[in-house]
Amino acid sequence: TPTIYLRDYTPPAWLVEEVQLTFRLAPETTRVLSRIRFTPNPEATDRTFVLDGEGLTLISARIDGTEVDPTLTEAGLTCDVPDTAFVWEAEVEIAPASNTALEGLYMSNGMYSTQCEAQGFRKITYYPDRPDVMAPFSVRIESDLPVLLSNGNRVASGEGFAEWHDPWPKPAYLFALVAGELVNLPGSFTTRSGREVELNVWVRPGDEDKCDFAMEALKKSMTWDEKVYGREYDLDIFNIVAVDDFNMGAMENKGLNIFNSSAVLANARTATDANFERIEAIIAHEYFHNWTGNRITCRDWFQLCLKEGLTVFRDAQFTADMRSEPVKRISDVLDLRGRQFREDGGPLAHPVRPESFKEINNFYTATVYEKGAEVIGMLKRLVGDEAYAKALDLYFDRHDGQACTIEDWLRVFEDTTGRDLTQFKRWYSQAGTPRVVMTDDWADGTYTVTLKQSLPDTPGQTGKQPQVIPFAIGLLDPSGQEVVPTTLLELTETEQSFTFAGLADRPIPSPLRGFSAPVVLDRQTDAEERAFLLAHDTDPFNKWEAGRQLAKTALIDMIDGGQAPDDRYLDAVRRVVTDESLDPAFRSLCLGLPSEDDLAQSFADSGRTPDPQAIWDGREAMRGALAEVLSGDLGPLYRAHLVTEPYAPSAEQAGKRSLTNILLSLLTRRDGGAAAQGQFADADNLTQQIGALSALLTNGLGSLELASFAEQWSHERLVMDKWFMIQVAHARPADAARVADALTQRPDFAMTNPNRFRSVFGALAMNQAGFHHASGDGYRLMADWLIRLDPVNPQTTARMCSAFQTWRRYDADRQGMIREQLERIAALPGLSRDTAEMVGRILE
Ligand code: BAL
Ligand code: ZN
Repeated sequence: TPTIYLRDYTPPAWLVEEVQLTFRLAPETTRVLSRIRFTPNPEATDRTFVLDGEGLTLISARIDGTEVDPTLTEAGLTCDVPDTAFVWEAEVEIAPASNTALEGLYMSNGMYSTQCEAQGFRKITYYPDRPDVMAPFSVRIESDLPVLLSNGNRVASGEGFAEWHDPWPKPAYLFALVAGELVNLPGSFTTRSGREVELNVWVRPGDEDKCDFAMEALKKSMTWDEKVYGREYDLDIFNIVAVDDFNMGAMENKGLNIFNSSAVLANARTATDANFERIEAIIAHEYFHNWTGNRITCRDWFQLCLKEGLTVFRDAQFTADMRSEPVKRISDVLDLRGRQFREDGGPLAHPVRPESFKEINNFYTATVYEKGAEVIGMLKRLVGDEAYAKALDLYFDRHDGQACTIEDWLRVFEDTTGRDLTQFKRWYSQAGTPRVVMTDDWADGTYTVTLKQSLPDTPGQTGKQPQVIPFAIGLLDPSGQEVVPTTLLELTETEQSFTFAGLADRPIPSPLRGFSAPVVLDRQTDAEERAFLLAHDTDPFNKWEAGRQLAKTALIDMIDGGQAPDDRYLDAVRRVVTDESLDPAFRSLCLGLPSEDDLAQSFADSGRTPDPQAIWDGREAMRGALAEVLSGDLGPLYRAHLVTEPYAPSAEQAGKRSLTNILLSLLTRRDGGAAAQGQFADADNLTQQIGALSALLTNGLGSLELASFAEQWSHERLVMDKWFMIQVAHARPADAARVADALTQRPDFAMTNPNRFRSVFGALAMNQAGFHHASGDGYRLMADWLIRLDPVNPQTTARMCSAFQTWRRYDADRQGMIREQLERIAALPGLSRDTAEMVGRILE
């Protein structure tokens, strides 16, 4: 498979002025007729005509009305063409019902749907399938199915057909088509300039009662983007469709967003608080893409972070505004460390803007998305809120309707602020997580902070240059008063010192407030200082971070040194958890322990080999110690915060449920499951029902509840996904592979459904001690199923391979067993490009 390089970019030879598509839908024999007006691109010198196409049966082709006989290759089609504008017409046949890869046009459960990003459109018809070719599309769909949707505005419909026109030029990856027996929740929105927009959430019959929340989230998103970014919607209609079989979370197709049903359907009985929050964020994310992605798109796929980093950043701002800013920030950092730092520290590390790929689907990563968003957050911090707002206005003015690059993006900030961003741009080109070592000094009333940065080698990259690191810091005096409020230090050199003069006492620093840069902070400090910050810091992120560091150090001492749980940690947590002045959501976050993976990484970072079983045992022992130290508080706190009023998916109620669920799991260690059984029986919402079930399973109880849950929810796929997931997630290390294996034998396990597959195998990968169990059963089972899934759905297979990305952390036995499985996958005849690239990079 060839490698594609950013440096090889050339402009397209031919541009598209307009596209007309006709679809005659049939499960195995869909005909797609295209009529495309091509014009020469004045910016290109080469006039070679090549159209992308994959798995298409060409029926006929014409140029300006005359039949032609193009040459077909694996990669696409070539043909002699005039040297001036011409009209290309083609008819191709495709088989949506056989398309289990879920890319291009596919049919599942009697419904047609599409997924074209990144390169799925070439599975629909021959076309220049690259994002810098933008055109208005007209689409006619012919089918007996009652609901026929595409992008843009509906221009005609009748018995057996519908016609759509999208006036906004777009790349082919934003094309969408849906056809099926669907029902809609209708709504409407009036934009601030008075445009009436028809809104719809389309679902399968039976799911009508799970649409309201998504509709409200959409309206909130539309209002927010007008208010905060001055961006208005630009069509007469906006459709959202829920699809059960979908590789990603959702897709921002112009005017017709297609969602994994797990990212849209919700009511109190069938979705958890976490689902509601995620749905609100994804609805917002896809809607925000209308400006950051669709109207301004990417020149090529190397620029993916241009739209994804910015849109993730925007959806995070939205969630912070709708809910709690500190809770959102802490959750995002947990996620960043859990997924992006892990990626950055292993064989799959790549820059936010990658410079080469074999299969672009493999680069929809935490680095492109989440680190991409962090980079924008840093830029905003460095230039300030006002300049950020001005730069964004300029970006929208200057680049509307264009396919852009990171250079274009940074240029608007340079032009707005006069700042040279050459060094800042290294955040886009250098992979890896920077380490910042902080030391401090105190003399004559002056406090000095010295910061030293370094960036580890990553695959293909050594000898890296210093980056611009915005380092927010505050100082407290020994009584806990803040004497220097949050101040932004700009670290630009390898090593730099900053001074604070005129202080009465040596201050206690609160460094990297708000996690102002995605770095690993290395500071030699003690439990006293951490406990002090946990008690006094005014920065909520750092207050939480202090508790987290305390927990981590205590756990590592237990796992590694056989020490008893640290009383300073236990006392500090008890103070936070019982502090009624603090937000319950925050208290719940403070009760959480660092994940098994996080601890394993800490061992690896300090040159030690993590033992997954010892880490599991350590966390169990710590949970036991927490239950012990909180023994008198658990019951009263649980009862005081238990939400008994009617369910609302509000941040306020969700925070209380989160706290009571975590208390319940500790309480279950002490009461034999009585409280959890009670909550399970009384729950009128899934958050409390699943919370109770998880508390029981974590403590080796709950088999009756598990069975009654399955009976109650057998007809709800999304709820059953959770039933599959929690069993694997909470299985004891020695049982995890067996539990997962047994679940795959059930008739309701289907690997064609990515959600169901992920609920078993995603959970197995998350159950670190189970996956890495010394028997090797976890590795073998995972590989067996990746081998089965690859011919069916390469994209989901490739993504799941990342379960193995941390393999070099482990001991020789485990490395040997993992290598054996990876090599078994790699040797498979006909292995997909997606999986081959991932396994190759992991093994390298
Ligand atoms: N563009 C793929 C899905 C998303 O990031 O919104
Ligand atoms: Zn996105």
